[in-house]
Amino acid sequence: MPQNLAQKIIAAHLREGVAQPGSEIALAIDQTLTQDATGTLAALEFEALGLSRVRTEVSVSYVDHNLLQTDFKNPDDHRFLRSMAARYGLWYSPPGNGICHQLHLLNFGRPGATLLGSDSHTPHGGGLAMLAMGAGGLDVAAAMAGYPFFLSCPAVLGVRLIGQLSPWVGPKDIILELLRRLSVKGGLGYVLEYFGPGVEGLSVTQRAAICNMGAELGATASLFPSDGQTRAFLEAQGRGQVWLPLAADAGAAYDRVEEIDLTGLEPLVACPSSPDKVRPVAELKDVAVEQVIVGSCGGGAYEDLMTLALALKGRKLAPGVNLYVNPGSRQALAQAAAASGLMLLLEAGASIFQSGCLGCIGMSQAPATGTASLRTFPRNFPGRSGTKGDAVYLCGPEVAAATALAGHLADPRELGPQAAVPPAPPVRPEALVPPVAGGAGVEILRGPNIAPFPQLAALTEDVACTVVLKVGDNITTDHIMPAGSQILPLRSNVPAISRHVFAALDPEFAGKAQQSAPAAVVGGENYGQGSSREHAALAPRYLGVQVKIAKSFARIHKANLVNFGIVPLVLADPADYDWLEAGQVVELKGLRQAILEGEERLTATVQGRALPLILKASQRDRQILAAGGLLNLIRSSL
Ligand code: MIC
Ligand code: SF4
Repeated sequence: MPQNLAQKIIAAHLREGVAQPGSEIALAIDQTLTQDATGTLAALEFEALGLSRVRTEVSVSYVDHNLLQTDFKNPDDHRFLRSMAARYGLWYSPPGNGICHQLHLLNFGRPGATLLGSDSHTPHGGGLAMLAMGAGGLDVAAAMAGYPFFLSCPAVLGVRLIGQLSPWVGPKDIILELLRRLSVKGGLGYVLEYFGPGVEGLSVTQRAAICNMGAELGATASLFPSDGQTRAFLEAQGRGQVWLPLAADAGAAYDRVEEIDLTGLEPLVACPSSPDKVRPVAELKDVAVEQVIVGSCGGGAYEDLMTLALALKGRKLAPGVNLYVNPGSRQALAQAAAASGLMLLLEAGASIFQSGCLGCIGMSQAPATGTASLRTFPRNFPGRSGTKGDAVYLCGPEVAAATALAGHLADPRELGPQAAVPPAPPVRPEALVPPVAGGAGVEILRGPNIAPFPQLAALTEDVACTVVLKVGDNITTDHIMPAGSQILPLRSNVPAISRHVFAALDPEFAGKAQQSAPAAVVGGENYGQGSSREHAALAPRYLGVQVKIAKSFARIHKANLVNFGIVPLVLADPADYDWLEAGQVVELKGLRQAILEGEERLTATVQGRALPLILKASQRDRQILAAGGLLNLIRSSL
């Protein structure tokens, strides 16, 4: 049987299960990445597993999210991560060196490997033909310890690319076109595999930018084949020896196919406040924009910086526009400098920031009240920029340049002929710290903000939960556990960060949940989309949330709920959503036994009324739920 590329990589890493869409499989993980905002918990979790060293081909601890140092908390966390890396055999990437996904692609990614990262944009690595997936920190800690990663085997959605991109149209427009067609839940349960004659002309950087935002479709991963472009990229990085050709077999089938004609694509923009609210920029020219930011894991590469710089060449920003540039990596900044792009940016009036996530996660760069901001970032969920009622638009560097020059959303095709980006100059000033031998004696440096991991109780036989909050469709983890410069520094302190759960939707949530524990939350479709942050599961659990009931769940969040012992229940009849409300008590008699016996259909009683529910969970998930979380289960088995 001819195989597609996803099937090949899955088969080569299969440790348990049968690789059929929807059935649980366990995959061996070759590489892991963590970043500081999720990495402190992952590090504490790894520590709790009691090993002396990581058991992967390579594991990297990046610092890129919590860069502001307004007090001791973030720098303490960085120091903690550096000492953990030295102790347990990880690479360490210090603050300012760049964003995890950009750096991992440049320095470690290799075709055919598996990568698990505690960040939802880990699929960025698919640009190098690796099966790269986002997961909660605990799953990544387990992978660092050599355990396989358990997931529901994805189906494969083939995206056939034909034609060629026109001038001023870029990779962001390809993925925005897919988001327009499929929506933020359209990729759920799929790996997106790109194939067809349009693939050849795309560079690895462009491919990675497309894979990056596959996360916004809810996909498990995204993949490109490994070909001449891949080889050229790896050779330029001095890593030609890891190259190998990889592609789907001739005649391989896909579970579903979408076709995109690149020639017909035009510059697109995602409107506030969801990445799938996509429209041609040509229709939005009346939107005034005061802030433009080029950067992020999916929009801050050398090619992005140079596309911007060359478009600005000899021109000036429109009056009143602030243009910020956040290089995706120190390397990208150095290369743009060596190619004279940095000078062009400065001359046009851009401000250059350090490499890191910055405004993408609300770590500074918040827009002014009532003004629109245009960003080459992957996400624009409400309030994520740090400003309440924000209006954030997403685009590629081409639209960003045209808009910065016009002061309103503008079509880059009106800028005249587009200059080609020169090949990246061969400069690589990385500051990566390699693992050291004999880390056992290294002291772990813990700041006062790093709280011990909370103890979670096992599931009780009967459960009666009070519904504390009812929310709508597509609730993001940014709604559940907000980020931003005030809250992110609390990532290594669960009791402190839990005060902010659902803060924007119900400022009283934390108190109410604690008072009425055990508590329940009711949600709509695609509950928990967005980031991989496990705090969106652990912090509610800490407050006493025991059950979440929704029309459907996003993949990573559902796995995180299970890992921290919150039972994720799906409404058997979505119409029941309408009569559920806050204050009701959901009674589940014999829940623990039903879970352990593998029951898929459960019936709760809510004010005398039967509520049919579905628990889609593997036998392993069920044991985790009964134990009150994965750490409890692992501890009891040691
Ligand atoms: C994001 O883009 O939402 C983040 C911040 O990178 C998160 C991780 C986090 O919350 O720490 C993600 O994508 O998983
Ligand atoms: Fe950082 Fe933004 Fe990328 Fe998340 S999406 S890793 S916050 S740059």
